[in-house]
Amino acid sequence: MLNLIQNVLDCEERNDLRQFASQLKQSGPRYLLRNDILSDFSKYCADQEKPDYFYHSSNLGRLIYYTQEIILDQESLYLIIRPKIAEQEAFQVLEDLTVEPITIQTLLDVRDRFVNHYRPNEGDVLELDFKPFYDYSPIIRDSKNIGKGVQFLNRFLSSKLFQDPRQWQESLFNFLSLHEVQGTQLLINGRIKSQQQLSDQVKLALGFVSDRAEDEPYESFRFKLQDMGFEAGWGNTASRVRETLEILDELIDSPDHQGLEEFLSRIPMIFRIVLVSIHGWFGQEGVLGRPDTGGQVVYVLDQARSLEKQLQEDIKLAGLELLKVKPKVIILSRLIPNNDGTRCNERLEKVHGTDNAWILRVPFREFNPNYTQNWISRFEIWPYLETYAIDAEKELRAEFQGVPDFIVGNYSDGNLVAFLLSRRMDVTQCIVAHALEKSKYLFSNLYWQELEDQYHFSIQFTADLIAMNAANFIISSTYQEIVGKPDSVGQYESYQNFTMPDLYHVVNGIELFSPKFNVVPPGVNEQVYFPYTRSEDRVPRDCERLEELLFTLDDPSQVYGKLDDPTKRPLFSIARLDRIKNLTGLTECFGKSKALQEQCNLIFVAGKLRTEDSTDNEEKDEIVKLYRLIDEYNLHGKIRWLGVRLPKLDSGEIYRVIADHRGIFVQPALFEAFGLTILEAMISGLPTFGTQFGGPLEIIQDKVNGFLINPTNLEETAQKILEFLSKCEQNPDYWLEISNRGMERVYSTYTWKIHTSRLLSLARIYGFWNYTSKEKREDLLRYIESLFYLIYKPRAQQLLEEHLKR
Ligand code: UDP
Ligand code: LCN
Repeated sequence: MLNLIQNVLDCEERNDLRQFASQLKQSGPRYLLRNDILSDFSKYCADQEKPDYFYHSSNLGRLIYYTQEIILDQESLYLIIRPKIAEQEAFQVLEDLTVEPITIQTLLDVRDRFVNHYRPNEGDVLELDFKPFYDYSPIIRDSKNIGKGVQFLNRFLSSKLFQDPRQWQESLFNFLSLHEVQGTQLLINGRIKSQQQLSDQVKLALGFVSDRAEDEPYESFRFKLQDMGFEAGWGNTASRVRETLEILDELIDSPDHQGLEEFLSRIPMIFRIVLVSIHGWFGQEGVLGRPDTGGQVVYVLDQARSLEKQLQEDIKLAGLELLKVKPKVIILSRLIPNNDGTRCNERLEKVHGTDNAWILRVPFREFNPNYTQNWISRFEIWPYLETYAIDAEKELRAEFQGVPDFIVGNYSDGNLVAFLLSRRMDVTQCIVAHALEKSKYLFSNLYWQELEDQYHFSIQFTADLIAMNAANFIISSTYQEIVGKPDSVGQYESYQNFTMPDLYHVVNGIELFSPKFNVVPPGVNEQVYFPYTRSEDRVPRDCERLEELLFTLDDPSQVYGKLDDPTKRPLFSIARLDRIKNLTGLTECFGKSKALQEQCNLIFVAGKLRTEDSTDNEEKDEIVKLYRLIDEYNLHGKIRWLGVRLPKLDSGEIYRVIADHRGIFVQPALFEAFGLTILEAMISGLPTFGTQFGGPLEIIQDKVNGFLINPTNLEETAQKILEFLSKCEQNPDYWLEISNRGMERVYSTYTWKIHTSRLLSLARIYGFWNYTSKEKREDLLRYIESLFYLIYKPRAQQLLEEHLKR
């Protein structure tokens, strides 16, 4: 990258750099992020009457393209350049245009100095560095392969392990001896005492099962196999047992990583799973749309159902039905005594449509009844988590009559508790971020002290560092969640280095090239969300009721706004009323475009209609802003705002009713980590316009199966929608084409079946490698524990004291 700077300095563009820098400096010290940099540079080009190519392809234009941040102080200009995905370099450019590379440490000092928190005379600030712990584990080289960790890990570790056949066979033998369920030994028993004997007995058993009819049930020959040293778990029929033993035979003699993966995917290793999801209102009815209660609840519930189903299938195929093995999935959440009409005050609730999946709610201890009896914002939850984990462990042990086989954490709070539980029970741990707040709020780390009262980011970011480093593996919903795009930083990437002035400097917060990262997107509940064309599965009475609710019902307790012409094409949206969801931006975009108003009505489902009914500050602000915008742009007669909580089935039907009206769906978030509503709209058959900031960028292929919008550019967004409408005018099939391709996209790529088989396969493979490679993580975990005790805990304690005073 120094080259790129050098190229600018070596040609006449040197002068442009000088002038551009001086233009930037005119407004004093500043911290510019990419959007500001690009718009300042575009202004410079316009002022200087530069030709078009200069902005895009001159040396300076290219340098600016790669520049993520510019920090301007009195004398210097600092460029933070991201030449490639997951790489960053920083330079100081002095007044005379001398350029010096600077280290991360210096950069963090510069950032501190910028906010007047650089205090070298008071000693060094604590530096956090996780890099040394990753030095001994394999690292992916090509950024394209980030997020495909398991393939890489499996190949790497297999080749290492297979080099020494004796050690490999021994590890395999020990691993196979381990498994049991409900006190019954699985796979191999004490008759097989060594790896050599295992090899001989596999051949013997193979000969035996090969002589049997393919579909002969396992029960009929189980005792013969037992005599040879094999217990249940190899298959439910003679042919399934034969296949599994063949793979094992191959693995013993001539192993390869694919065979190993295939073998592990058949081995019954997982029966009991915990999904930790704590904050918000975790329930099955009447909770979505409440503060802190959205996609994560939907995700975890669907995942629990799908995991149970998959485990049941696996158990059946492994031949364990005759042992009456029943998988169990527990969603561990928070019990909220003041339940506000939800079931969140119930300890145990069965997940609908399952045999043995449960929501287990454990209360926070009553340090402070004003808080712990009520819903607590996700930003305030930290003081209650450690004791929660202690209590939850007891309850889980009781429910499972033992420990679980696998724990999945969700969001910063659930991931921290998953870490504490996994550590205490020694169980494989996976985490799901859903949304990392650090990149959602601009400068959240640099100005953490100013934001602390409201957000407590010092605790949350510490919890995030703990969880992401401790996890055995991480699943992300998209690639860009990990490392962004060529022109923008990923959510995990933003933890690589950052300063928390006066608290700590993170010089290496997470190894992005670690094989712990795996992209496993969620799906959508296909019982609830399905194409509007499937009329046989729709209930006409519900359609009529929702038609009325959407377009005409006059009930101020549920709906605000009356449509002058309900037959206009509906622009539809549904979201929690928080600032980032930006329904206010969509309203403003609609308000500013007379053309859109002429052709469409704006209809959305969002939160509450009255501030006095809300306990959440952001929600209240958004409510006030929405009413202001509706008045300001005089949208009366053109807009309907449904402040309702829809029962689950209605939430699917409502998209289909909009599709019956040839409507479109708009998701205008300023940032969306993934965006389940996009999947719901697309599978229902609604042409979908989704924000280009975040996950939707990967879900929607622009102009193929939906459209990407920049919701900060209101005019451009309106224009894109208008273009679509005009194409629909010209070609009545255009709406159908996009609608059909949207459905295809979801069915081919975003189903829970795909998600769950992948997740379970990861759990088995990481579980196997954790056991076999004997890669001790104890040093890393000890470092993490010190962070927990020395940073997290005192800060959480301080927050508790603040709560007690309030
Ligand atoms: N949702 C709902 N009612 C609302 C708002 C949202 O049922 O008033 C549902 C929506 O259908 C989707 C989920 O909540 O299933 C929101 O998920 P998404 O991933 O889009 O966003 P999140 O709220 O998690 O940020
Ligand atoms: C949280 C979010 O903000 C959404 O973008 C996701 O879709 C949801 O969680 C489920 O992962």
